[in-house]
This record gives sequence, structure tokens and C-alpha cells, in this order.
Amino acid sequence: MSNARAIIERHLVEGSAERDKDVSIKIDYTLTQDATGTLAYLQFEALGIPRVRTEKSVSFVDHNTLQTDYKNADDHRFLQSAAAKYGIYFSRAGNGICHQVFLERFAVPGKTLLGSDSHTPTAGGMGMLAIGAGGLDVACAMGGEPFSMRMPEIVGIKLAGKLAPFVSGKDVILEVLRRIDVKGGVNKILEYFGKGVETLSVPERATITNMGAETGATTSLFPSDEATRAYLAVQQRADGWAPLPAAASDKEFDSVIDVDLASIVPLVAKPHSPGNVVPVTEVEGMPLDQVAIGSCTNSSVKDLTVAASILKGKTVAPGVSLGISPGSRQVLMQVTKSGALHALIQSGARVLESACGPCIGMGFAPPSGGRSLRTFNRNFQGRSGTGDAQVYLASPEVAAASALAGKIADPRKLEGIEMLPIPESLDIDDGMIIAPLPDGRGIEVAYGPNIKPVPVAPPMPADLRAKVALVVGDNITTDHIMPAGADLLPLRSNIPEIAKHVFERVDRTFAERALKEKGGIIVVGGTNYGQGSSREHAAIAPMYLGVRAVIAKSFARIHEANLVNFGIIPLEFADEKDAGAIAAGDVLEFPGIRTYFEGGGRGHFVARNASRDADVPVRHHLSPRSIQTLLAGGLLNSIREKLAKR
Ligand code: MIC
Ligand code: SF4
Repeated sequence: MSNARAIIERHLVEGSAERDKDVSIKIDYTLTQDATGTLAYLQFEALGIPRVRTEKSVSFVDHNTLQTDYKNADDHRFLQSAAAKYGIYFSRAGNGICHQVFLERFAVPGKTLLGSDSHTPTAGGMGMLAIGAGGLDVACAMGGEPFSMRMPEIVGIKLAGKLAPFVSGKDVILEVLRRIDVKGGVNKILEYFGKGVETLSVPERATITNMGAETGATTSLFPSDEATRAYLAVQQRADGWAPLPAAASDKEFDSVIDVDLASIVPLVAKPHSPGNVVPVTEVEGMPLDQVAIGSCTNSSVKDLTVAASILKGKTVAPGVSLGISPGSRQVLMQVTKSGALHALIQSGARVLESACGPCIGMGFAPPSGGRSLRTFNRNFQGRSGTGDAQVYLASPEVAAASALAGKIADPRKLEGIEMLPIPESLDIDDGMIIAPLPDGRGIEVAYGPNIKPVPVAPPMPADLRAKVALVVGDNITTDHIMPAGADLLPLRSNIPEIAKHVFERVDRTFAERALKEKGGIIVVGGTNYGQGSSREHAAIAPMYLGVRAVIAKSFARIHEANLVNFGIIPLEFADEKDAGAIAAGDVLEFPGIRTYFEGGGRGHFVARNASRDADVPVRHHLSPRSIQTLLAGGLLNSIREKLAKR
């Protein structure tokens, strides 16, 4: 059996692990970060449960660390007090990026993890079944509720051979993206197996599982083997190791993709999609303004040591600014001790905080129309903070070689590089992780003035009649729907304020127009609507503005779940061609929509386009549980009803 299926079966609470059936699994661990965590804990509080019911829950501070005023600092204080009260480990600002720190200090093979961040699957590099979700789903998991999903297809990725010099984990996942693109993984688990697995270290595996999120996959998973045991031993956590041998045959999977590691070349994802992948030779020579090495994808000791080896004794090109954000305090201390950091600083690198930083537009934005090459996982337009910048994604090897050359460079052409050794032992120091006290009853949760209650959706109406406020194309990201960056992230705990910025990168008038429509509004989208992050703000804020339904050709998994959690009905066109037949301003009617869903939501269902006197057939993939949630006006309402009954 595949490891993914085995873990799901061992954690099965309800439903069945058969493909496309609804399945609910027990969650052992949870993870939150600050930008999604404040809402997650406000919602946990609203559930009225005194203490978390997981094995371990961890709250990280890594996104909102710029602190240009009181807002982020207030959020941090709120998170720390909530962690103490509810029994949660708290990783303080400065300790590093949630996924890197979780991998180092918490991840264990064979267990389940639900995290309010789309890159939670990073822990899959250690054999943990790690899934990204909205904050409310994570709050419910902290309350002991199982996590429900449609059982994904399990795709085996069979690795053979060994990577060539100057080719690394990033190139493996870019190769996967080159083949299946940004929606090829939707409702799939990508499980790695085959002889090639043994040749990859845990940090390299974690780069691959991290960026599996960019394919839309539910999660990605590696076996737990001797490399995993060795990684845990260095972390002084050898007792957490459990074997999870690689699947022995192709038959364990619904389908298989063969990847020959030896034939992979250094790859680059061009603007503005992580799926826009070409060999480095195709973009070689492209002048650059900046290079950034870091993010939860590529900021391990190995990544920084490789970059340091390439840069040692040289200076970055005059036209390039090089930024380095170490993934964790542990990484930073380690490269300080080994001397790799010295080589980086000496080469001219600007050492940024151990946090998400430029990956989410928190500083280090490129110049106007600038070109930036980054070891990150997303290059959506505008995400860097500069609307017209061109962002390329690549490995630390390509990044370091390019920083020296001042233009995109092929690291295989470097000569005389001596690899600095990667230290074999570590100084373990959990001083910046605050363990929960045995009893949190006396603790007061600290709210700042920017922390506002989470709005709740109204129950589903008997009939729905609403105006189409916006029509968008394919692959709309949550960064389009609810942008992030240094200006907006501090508003994450204040929905009325952040809602003013919904869709502003697409249409500046959206929020204002939406608030004027008293009957609610509808958004029409293309394929893979809502790809990218797990931010539930991309559902709550539209809900607050009156969005009642989204009709798209297809949805990204986490965003579709977030829409349901906040009472927005996700509908698909029965015939994709109909997407072109609806224009902004049209009024759509769904007479008897509540009765339809109360009856189980089966059978023929149409949206009546009252402006064009036409019927548009629509469909949905909602489980009975999701239908109940929508009828109640969102998950908070339906869980409260359930808890009250108990
Ligand atoms: C991202 O990489 O887009 C983020 C910022 O980490 C998001 C979470 C968020 O928006 O807070 C994610 O990946 O889920
Ligand atoms: Fe942070 Fe970027 Fe990773 Fe998101 S993708 S968790 S913003 S480092």
C-alpha cells in the first residue's frame, strides 16, 4: 500500500479512503503562522474549547515581522497569550519560518499535520502527512474535530538515478511543475518512491514537498528511511523516527510519473507562474537587478552553504542586490559557526531576518520594472511588492551563480568551486520556543485595537438573486483576490479594513461597488480559481463584502474549502463554454436554492441569467457535510450547532 493511503487509513475517523469518496481523518499536530494564526485562534476561542485536543499544536511568528507600527506587534502578543492559554507551543519572532522550524523541531514520520499555510506539506519531506488548510479548519482540528476532504488520487513519482552536480531538489520540483503545471496536482497526493529517493537528503526532499503546493496537490510525501533517521539524529530527536519504507511497486498508486534524476538540468520558472518552467539555458544572460535566497522552500543549511561555496572570495555583480533570509535561527546559527555566513557577507549579501520577508512582499521589493531571481516558490505578479517586476524562480545554485554574473547564469559552467562542508552536528537550542504551561486558566488573552471579531456569514437564503460584480480568467490566485505585502498583512486581524482591498490588483473599484449592492454579489472565474495560498481572508473578506457565490470552471482545493467555510457557494459551469456567456453586471437568479441543497443538492441545477434571459447549467462537488455547512452560513455556525448538541 502507498504510505499516504496507509497513514490515512490509520487516521480514518469517518468515510472511506477510496478515491473521490469523502474521508475524515484524525489530526495529530497543527501549525499556524501569524498572518493566518490570529483569525485561527479567534475562531478557536469562538468554539469555546478550553484547551487544544491535539498531540501538539504550534504557533509561529514569521510573516508579519516588519512591525512598522503597533499592529503586527499586537498580533504577536495576542498569539503568545493565546498559545499560553490554550496549550500551544509558541515559536517567537526571530526563530524562523514555520515550515523550516517545524521540520527541524517537530515533524515526525507517519503522523498527520494540518497547517494554516499552503506550504505545510514541507513536513512531507520527513514522511509526515502534512496538509494545508484555512485557519478555521485548523481551529476545528485543534478542537479535536477530524479533517474532511475528498480522497485524493495517489500519484507515485518514481525517482531513478542521481542528480548531477549543481542540480538540486528545487530542479526536481520544477521538473514536476514543468510536466504537470499549476493545476496538475489538484485533488492528488504526490508520493515519491523508487531508488532515487535514497540519494536525496531530508532538506532536499522538503524543498520538493514544499513546492508540490504549486501543483495544487493536497500534499506530497517521501518515505521515512535512513536519511530521515540521520536527519532526526542530528536534531537530537532520534526517538521520533519511525520507518515508512518506500512503496515497492507501481501498483500501489493510481498512476505513476517517472523521473530520471540524472537527466534533470537546472531549471527556471519564468514570470508570472511557478509552472512556467524552462531550462536555465533558455534564459541565460538575462540581466538581473536582484537575487534573493531564502523562503520556506530553499533556506536550509545546505542551501546557504552551497550559495556560500559559490560566492566565497568573490563579490556580487555591481548591478545586483543579493538578499539572504535564513530559514531559521538554527540555520543562521549553524552557518555562522561554519563560516558560510562569513563568505556570504563578504560577497556583499544583505542578510535579512530569519522570516518569510521578501517572499511575501515584506521588504526587499525589486525596482520598477526590475528583474529578480529568487529561490522562492511563487512568482505571481505583484507578490514581490513591485507590480511590474519580473520574478524568476530557481535553485540556490542558479541564484548564487547569477548574483555573481549579474545575469541569469548556468551554475554548471562555474569552475574551481570548492564545496564548503555541511556541518555534521548541530547546537540544539529551543530557547525561542515557549512550551505550553500545564494549565492556562489564569491567563488573559491580549487583544490589540486592530484585532476585530471575525464576521459570520448569514445562513443560505431561500432564493438567491445577485449581480455579477466581476468576471476573471484562469488561474486567479489568492494573491489576486486578497493581496498580501507589507501594507496589507498588518490588516489580517481586521476584516472590515482588509476587505477594502479585495481584488484591488484586478479592479480597484471592486470593494466599493460590492458594498453598494445590497442583495449580494457573484464572482465568475476560470479554471483553478483561488490557486496559491491557504489564506481564508480570500473568502472571509469577499463574504464580508457580500459575495454569495463564485461560479468558476474549476477551483483550487484549499480555496474551495475556505469558500464553503465562510458560506460562499462554489459552483462550476456544467459546460466551460458558458463562462463566456456571463458578463459583469448581469443579474443571476437561483430560485429555490435552499430547498435544492436541503434536498441533498442532487440533479439538474441552473443559474438563470435574468439580464440575458438564458439558463446556465451549473454543478458542484459538495459533500453532504459541505452542504450542511453552507446551509448554516459557514463552518463556525455549523460546528457550534454540533458542539451545542453534544
Ligand atoms: C503564501 O506563501 O502565500 C503565504 C503567505 O504563506 C500563505 C499564507 C497567508 O496568506 O498568510 C500560504 O501559502 O498559505
Ligand atoms: Fe512564508 Fe513564502 Fe513560505 Fe509562504 S511561501 S510560508 S510567505 S516563506
